[in-house]
Amino acid sequence: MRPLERLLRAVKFDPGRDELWCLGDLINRGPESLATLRLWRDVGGRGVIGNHEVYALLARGGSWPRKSDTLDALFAAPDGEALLARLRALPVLVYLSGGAGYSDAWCVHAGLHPGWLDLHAAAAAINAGPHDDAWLRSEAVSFATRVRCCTAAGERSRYDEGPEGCPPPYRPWDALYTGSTRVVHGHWARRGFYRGSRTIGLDSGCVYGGPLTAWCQEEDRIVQVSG
Ligand SMILES: [Mn+2]
Repeated sequence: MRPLERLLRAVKFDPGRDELWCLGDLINRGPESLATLRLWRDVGGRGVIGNHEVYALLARGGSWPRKSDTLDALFAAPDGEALLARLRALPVLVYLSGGAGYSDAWCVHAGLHPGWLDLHAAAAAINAGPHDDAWLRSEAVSFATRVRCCTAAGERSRYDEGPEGCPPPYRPWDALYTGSTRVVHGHWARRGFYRGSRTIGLDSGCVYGGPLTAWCQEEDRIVQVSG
């Protein structure tokens, strides 16, 4: 069985009761982008957009050069355009309210700009964009879907190894995060799963043979299945 199916089973996911929020990069690199998107759709999945969704949308529309990817089946599928439209509609920053006995959290694919001090205002402004190709290529969307190491002014480094090696003056974006609300993110596969003081990174490199990781908000619990 595929890792996403096994993960949903491991957390006893119930589409009638639970919400599945994916942190982006559901597609590309892996061998089954189309099947993954269909499963995500069929269980009522929600999420935030990742850089590989941005790539797929821009490459499909011809406004970005097509590189080596694993998107042929998605692009050729009868429901491919509808699935791509779902991806284009995804927000960039999502706030998940807390409840009795559990805390609120922000979801973003890669990370937060140090200058986004009012995250509710930033989320409203970015998510309300036109979701056209120019929006997909905007600095705000690029930052949130690609940052690993940056400066306090929000200049990004291209460095993509582990956080301890960020070349000065760049620092891991989460070291510059001053908010108190927990942030859950993906993207940094070389960093792997980690639990920081106010951030959780869930990209454990499933596509490279690592596990697939979920965080259950109500229980503040990590669940992993092998890749
Ligand atoms: Mn990514």
